[in-house]
Amino acid sequence: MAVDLRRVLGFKAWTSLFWGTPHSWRFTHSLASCMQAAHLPERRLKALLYPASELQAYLAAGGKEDQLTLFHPSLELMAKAEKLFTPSPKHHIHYWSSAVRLDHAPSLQQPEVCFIGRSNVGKSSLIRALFSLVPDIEVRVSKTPGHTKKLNFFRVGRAFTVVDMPGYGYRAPRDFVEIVESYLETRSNLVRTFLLVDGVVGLQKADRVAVEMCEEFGLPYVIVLTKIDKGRQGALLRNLIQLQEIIQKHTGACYPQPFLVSSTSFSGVYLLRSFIAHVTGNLDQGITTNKSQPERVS
Ligand SMILES: Nc1nc2c(ncn2[C@@H]2O[C@H](COP(=O)(O)OP(=O)(O)OP(=O)(O)O)[C@@H](O)[C@H]2O)c(=O)[nH]1
Ligand SMILES: [Mg+2]
Repeated sequence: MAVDLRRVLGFKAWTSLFWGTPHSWRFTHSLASCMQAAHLPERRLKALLYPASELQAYLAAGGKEDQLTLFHPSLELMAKAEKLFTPSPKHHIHYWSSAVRLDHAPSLQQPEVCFIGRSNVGKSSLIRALFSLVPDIEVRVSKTPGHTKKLNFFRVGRAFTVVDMPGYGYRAPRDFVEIVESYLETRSNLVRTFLLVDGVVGLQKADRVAVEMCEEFGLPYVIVLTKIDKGRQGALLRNLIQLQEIIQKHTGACYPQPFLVSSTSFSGVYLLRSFIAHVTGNLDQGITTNKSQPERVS
């Protein structure tokens, strides 16, 4: 049975999603909003909201399924988080600036989250999916690795900033280390780093180096498996189990729950919006999500 969110939230909340002119929302993806997805059949909706749920039965044997539901907000909470990603006359969401050097980075006080990962892993695509309810934001993606060459800052009202980064590995910009490492090491308002790993190929050597770097800097970070719509479920499961082992045994600053996303099917995108709202203190003030005291959010 599909959940009728219009009843849960009231008609006003539904209509407020589309504050712009019909022209501005005509181009949004049909699943850009969890409110639209709420009308799908239950199984399809569950897979979109909690993509790990489909793999959970296989993880139960190893006792690892609990790690995947540590952050498990309800649909209502996801709809609340989604409002942050929805522009309105009082809540502007827009591209702010780009920086090729750290001293060009804007000085902003609000909490910031950034996306790092190998070239072509899907950083820009994921940011585009997160902002798919914002018609004015254009995030460029490309099949060619090494496409994003600067730090690109997107401002979400007064709530937080999202930063797209150049990728590491093949065809990384020459000054990658200088820009990205110094940003990660010194950015004082950075509250969470999202380290993206390709769900089809799993952790590569370059990803392990990135994990070590996050550990060395003591950054609170979270690992996101991308492109889960591609490849076989078996390969995704294997990569997920391997990742869970590494998080459990070799990390201290990594959030125990890996997130699974597809920027093309929108699986996991609503959950990730909610997690960003949560870690930037915009969803449920006061709940901490570190490894030593992970709290269940549901
Ligand atoms: N099937 C599928 N393809 C994806 C997904 N996310 C990204 N891609 C594709 O992967 C390619 C690279 O995507 P980008 O988002 O540009 O990757 P990036 O990490 O920003 O790459 P750089 O800017 O070069 O570091 C593009 O061809 C995207 O269409 C996904 O979830 N599913
Ligand atoms: Mg990019």
